[in-house]
Amino acid sequence: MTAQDPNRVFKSGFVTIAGAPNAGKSTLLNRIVGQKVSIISSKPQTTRTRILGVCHRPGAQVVFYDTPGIFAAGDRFNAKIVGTALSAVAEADLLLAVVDAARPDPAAEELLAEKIAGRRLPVVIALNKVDLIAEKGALLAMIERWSDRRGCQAVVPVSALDGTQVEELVAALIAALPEGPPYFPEEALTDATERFIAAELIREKIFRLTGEEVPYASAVTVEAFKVSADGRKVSIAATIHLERDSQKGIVIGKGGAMLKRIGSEARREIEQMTGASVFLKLFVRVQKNWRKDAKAIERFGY
Ligand SMILES: Nc1nc2c(ncn2[C@@H]2O[C@H](COP(=O)(O)OP(=O)(O)OP(=O)(O)O)[C@@H](O)[C@H]2O)c(=O)[nH]1
Ligand SMILES: [Mg+2]
Repeated sequence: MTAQDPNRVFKSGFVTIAGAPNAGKSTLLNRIVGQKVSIISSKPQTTRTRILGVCHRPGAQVVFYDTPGIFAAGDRFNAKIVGTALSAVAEADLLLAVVDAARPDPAAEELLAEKIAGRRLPVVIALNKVDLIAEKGALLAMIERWSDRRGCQAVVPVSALDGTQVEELVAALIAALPEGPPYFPEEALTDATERFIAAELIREKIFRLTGEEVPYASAVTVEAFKVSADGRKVSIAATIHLERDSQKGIVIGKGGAMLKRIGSEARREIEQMTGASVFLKLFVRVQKNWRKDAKAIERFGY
């Protein structure tokens, strides 16, 4: 059957992906969409904004919002980030709650369940990272526990990393969506600009290559994104903002080695995305305690 089959209705809707930090939300979105639209790292709180990804399947279109992890935020910046996730939850037709099934965390589960209860939204639960679970029996108890939650439409164990059962999850989501039109043209996978994704990819490399507080104190802005007339060259100037001189030292590294590595790894991925050869110039700036400054938070895109 195809989307044109007159006996089959077209289904569509907006699905917000919510869960604790590091549960694998962005990995799952990229897997479903089939392209990297959202950045990923092994550190929690990688995603800071709402990232849109469109999933096209025969007879259906699912518009996903990837969101920052929901956790008990202690300061202004993190409260804003978590607020972004919660407002995306409020706008959804359907919620996809992602749980790290390999590291069950009752407190995180409770917080998530509490934030989504009361919204009266249907929820599909993905128990992620099953590739890490040897004892599959333990999953059964989790499936039962989540099935009892209010609004639960389905519980699907998946691995966003290796793709196990991800299509079953997509089918469960489509089954829970109403009849509706496609909202995006068939070739659209995201509404994010290449300029925005480039800034995110640079931030991803900082998350992956530096430690301690450095990733959390970093923000990236793109000052210039110029495509040559023939489309074969892209020239980018971007700034990494940090909170202290010591962090600037770490990001630059000995003899500039770290900055060079961040730049070349980001450049390679931006080249993949644009299909052009990329010239990337990175600057590093210190803006003292920017995460406490409402204006700076906004200027950096949060
Ligand atoms: N083994 C395994 N690892 C996974 C799976 N899904 C995600 N991961 C890893 O989990 C880590 C976090 O993944 P992300 O996709 O960034 O998680 P997230 O929920 O978007 O995290 P935040 O944006 O920080 O809230 C990364 O190291 C991923 O490679 C999975 O199915 N199996
Ligand atoms: Mg994420």
